[in-house]
Amino acid sequence: MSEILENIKDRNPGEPEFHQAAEEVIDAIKPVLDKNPKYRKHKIIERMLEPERVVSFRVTWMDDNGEIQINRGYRVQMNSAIGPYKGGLRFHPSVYPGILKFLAFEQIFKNALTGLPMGGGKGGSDFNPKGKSDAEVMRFCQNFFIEMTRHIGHRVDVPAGDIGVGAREIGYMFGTHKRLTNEFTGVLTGKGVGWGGSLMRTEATGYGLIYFAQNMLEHKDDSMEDKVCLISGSGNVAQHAIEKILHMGGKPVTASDSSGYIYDEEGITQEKLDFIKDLKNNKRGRIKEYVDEYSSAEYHENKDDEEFNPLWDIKADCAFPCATQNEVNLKDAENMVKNGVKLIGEGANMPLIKDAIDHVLENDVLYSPGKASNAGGVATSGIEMMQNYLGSYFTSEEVDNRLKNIMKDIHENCLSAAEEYGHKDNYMIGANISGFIKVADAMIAQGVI
Ligand code: NDP
Ligand code: 2IT
Repeated sequence: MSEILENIKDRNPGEPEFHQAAEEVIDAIKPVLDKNPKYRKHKIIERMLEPERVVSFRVTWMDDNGEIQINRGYRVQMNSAIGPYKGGLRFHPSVYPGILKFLAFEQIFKNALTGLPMGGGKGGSDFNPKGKSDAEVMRFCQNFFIEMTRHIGHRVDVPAGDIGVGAREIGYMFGTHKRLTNEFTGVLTGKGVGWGGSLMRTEATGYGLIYFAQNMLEHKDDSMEDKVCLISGSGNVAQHAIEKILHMGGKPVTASDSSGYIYDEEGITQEKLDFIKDLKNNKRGRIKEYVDEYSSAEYHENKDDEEFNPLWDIKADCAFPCATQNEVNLKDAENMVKNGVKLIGEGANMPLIKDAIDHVLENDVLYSPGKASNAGGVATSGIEMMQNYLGSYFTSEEVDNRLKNIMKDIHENCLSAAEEYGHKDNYMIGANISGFIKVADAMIAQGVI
């Protein structure tokens, strides 16, 4: 098995995030490969780790000063064994092929776990939307999609949002695609309600994360009631995680962005959350402005030389990292364990480094990997695709019930796969095994292709 990882490192130099995601899956599925030689014979994991297609292109656009700007755009079409490629688009200066390959690879297993027919993909650009005017964002999205359009389609590849891509960007991209193809299809998800979008898609990732956490707690005869919760991020996933924690009687006390975090010991209420939503989604402000409004809170600015994030050193019951990859290191994990955190639910993709995962599992913390606990977002994208194919809309209640059931099924499938292979209550191993088997069997059935 180690030779597979060595080979991946040799073939994909300088892409540590991709190596990290590969290592987790290779380690977790080892007992499945040992028990079922067919997966080795058909070189399934090696094939999964080689993208079916990677598209890389230039995006040229003009800023408000009339200056020409050049960015890079990508789409990684990782695996289409169980459905059209599906996965978000990320606009962030850190985007490069290694990040998108890790995300597209994770997406294969996540999408399989939802039980819906979706393959794995991811894309994006190193474009930084921060500080750009609406007109600049629109011109960028239009130029990005002039190229992207030819590679996607509602039965081919269906992108959605991710970091830096929300309702505004999806709107500009959808409009461009429609103009170029002269067709109104569900080629993107996360569309606005009223023009093909699904009710509840905006809320789905954060809500699904907390449904999943509730399932984990119920499995231990516990609940979210009165749980003090740490949340990082203040974007789409964090906002709706906070909201669902409130619905379930828990107490969210933190939120953050890339500049720092706020700690509100009295708890973030629905009114305070509405302030955060307006601040981040409409005013596009910074989280530190929260403390100007609410004196119960304190703000901590990130410092370059910090070895750990003090956000994760606050006494709490549950922690939900909802910002970005590798935001929780070993020291952060040690602090959480020391402070009595009993549950960690990943809202972001791969927020815990490997040593941090090992540490929390050794200390019997209930831990769910993003590919299981944040799958509610893409699952609801799948439900949006379903509505678009039908040419109809479901009610909020219908979508929310489907989301709850999907999160419950993922929870049960993770537990049963983990138990079958001797790792009781290990959601990380269960999620990887369960997702892997489904895609692997489809690949074998479809031949050497
Ligand atoms: P948003 O762009 O809405 O919000 C991202 C948040 O994370 C912002 O608060 C941002 O702060 C912060 N952040 C981003 N990058 C960094 C960084 N390098 N360091 C510190 N903070 C950072 O994105 P989402 O909420 O949609 O996504 C958050 C995470 O959830 C990502 O890992 C994404 O892949 C994952 N995810 C998203 C899904 C979705 O449906 N949207 C579905 C499943 C997973 P700032 O504004 O300062 O950049
Ligand atoms: O990481 C993810 O699952 C997403 N960004 C959502 C993908 C989607 O297609 O809804």
